[in-house]
Amino acid sequence: MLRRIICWIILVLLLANVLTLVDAYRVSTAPNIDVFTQKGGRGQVVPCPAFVFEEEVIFYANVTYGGWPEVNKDVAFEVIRPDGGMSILVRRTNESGLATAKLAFPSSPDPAETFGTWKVFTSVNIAGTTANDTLWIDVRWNLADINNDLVVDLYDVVLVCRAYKATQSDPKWNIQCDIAEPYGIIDIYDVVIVTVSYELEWS
Ligand SMILES: [Ca+2]
Ligand SMILES: [Ca+2]
Repeated sequence: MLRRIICWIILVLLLANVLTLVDAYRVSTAPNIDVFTQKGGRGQVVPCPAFVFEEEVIFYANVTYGGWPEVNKDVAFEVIRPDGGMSILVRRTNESGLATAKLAFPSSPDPAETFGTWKVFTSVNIAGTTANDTLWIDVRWNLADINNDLVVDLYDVVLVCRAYKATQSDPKWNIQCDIAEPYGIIDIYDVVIVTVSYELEWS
């Protein structure tokens, strides 16, 4: 009887290990896409540091299948403005599995159309399966206007001070305040950007 129970336990443990391996295989062989910019945003469904309206943004989409780069795959970048307007860019992956798309934010912006959160939805189809990733970008008239209300005032100072010294794993991390290099930390360089623009307004 005891031997039978031990056999059953071993069998269940073996089955659990096999199922875990199958799951790991499924994940490792699934198509994957990760979109980010020259300022950051690596990882699935994460934002990247803010841009100003005249800046050029470079979108990178890293496409892999089973952990290996996917070459010559068409990646669709759906770029959605704060007012809902949309444009689509299609770029092909290179030998490293990377598709690159450049976009210049308007140099004479309409605040409703330009300032606020832009969404970039990317998709690629590999062997009949579609992979997606989404990136959010805050676009401002001035990087120091952290809350995007068209004036740099005490509210922006409070936001950057509240996140001071935070890194990405910190509970007080706020990517909206990460406006100066080095990215990935809110430090004195981010605070300086806000203080030198204090009391400036969009006009
Ligand atoms: Ca503000
Ligand atoms: Ca920073």
